[in-house]
Amino acid sequence: MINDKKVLYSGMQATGNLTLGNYLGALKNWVTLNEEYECFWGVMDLHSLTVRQVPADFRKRARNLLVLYIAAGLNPEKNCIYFQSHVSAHAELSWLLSCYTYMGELNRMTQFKDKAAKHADNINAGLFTYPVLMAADILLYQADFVPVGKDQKQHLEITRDIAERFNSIYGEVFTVPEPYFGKTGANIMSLQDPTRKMSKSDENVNGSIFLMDDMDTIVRKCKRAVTDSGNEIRYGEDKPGISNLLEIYGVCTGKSIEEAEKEFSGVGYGDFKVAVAEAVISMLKPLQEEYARLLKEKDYIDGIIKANDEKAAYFANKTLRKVKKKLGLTEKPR
Ligand code: ATP
Ligand code: LTN
Repeated sequence: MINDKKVLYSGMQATGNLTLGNYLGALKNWVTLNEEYECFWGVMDLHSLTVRQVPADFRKRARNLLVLYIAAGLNPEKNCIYFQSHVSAHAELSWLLSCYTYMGELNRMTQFKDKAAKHADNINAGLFTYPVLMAADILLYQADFVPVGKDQKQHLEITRDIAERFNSIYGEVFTVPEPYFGKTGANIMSLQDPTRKMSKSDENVNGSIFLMDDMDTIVRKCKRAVTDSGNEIRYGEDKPGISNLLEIYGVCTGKSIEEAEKEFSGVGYGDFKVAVAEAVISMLKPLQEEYARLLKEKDYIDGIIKANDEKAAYFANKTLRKVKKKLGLTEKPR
């Protein structure tokens, strides 16, 4: 508990550009959580290093992600928005926890298997111990809840296992976190293959709408979206393409799927796709404008980074000190 509130922790890797899926499935739903929880949102830049980055691009991308968090509506006075790499306790606790994590457990992680297959030329130890760093992120803040997508559930499970194992040896050191299933965010699928999720690392850029795509690109991508046979605009398992577009239209306009189906009854696929593009544009335009405005406010953003890094470090170091003491590491003389 911090300020009588339960703690909630999450974040995104600073790899690739965010998609409509990241926004509708995660970011957009984060903005009101601080009313009920003490929220920490990390820019997970250390995790990004498991894949080779171009330093200049990476530096910019990580900072832009933090700005995007704010542009999307996360109030930096009420949410702790910070860089993982600015709080050294993450890397330290990660090492300590790695001595309480078994090779066999890490070997079972499906993300490791997937990423190892994808980056066969760079299967580094960081990719293997990725979940330990993630456990450190969460446990440092004594988080009660972690909002994550389906693909991260296994990592949350191992975090719980590590916390329970540590607690059973040393007493109640860590809060054992639970997944957060709040208002479920939409699951957005690729426009080119609606059986796969829209992903920022998809090689086919036409499958994903990026948050910073310009208007023409959004229209073009929507028009090219793969649709199903038939000509009816209806939600259903047999119509994954149209269902995905209906879902996107629904979340962007705040309408239910039924309302959307009614609205487009008798309308052709072409006109429907244009309407979807327009809905996406009206939602993204204010976000893009706010993002562009904030990017120019260098001093303001620097101030936020400084204040929130400090806040995060305060809580993280408190846990780290406790862990070191429990482990029997020699304390520094005061
Ligand atoms: P990558 O392609 O690099 O694996 P990603 O686009 O799949 O990235 P993540 O960084 O794994 O995204 O996830 C960030 C957040 O966005 C997570 O909370 C995840 O659940 C959410 N998210 C990602 N893609 C979608 C999607 N298509 N629909 C809904 N939510 C999504
Ligand atoms: N692995 C997550 C990003 C991430 C994270 C975390 C999420 C790193 N550390 C701690 C929640 C809590 C991802 O790829 N989405």
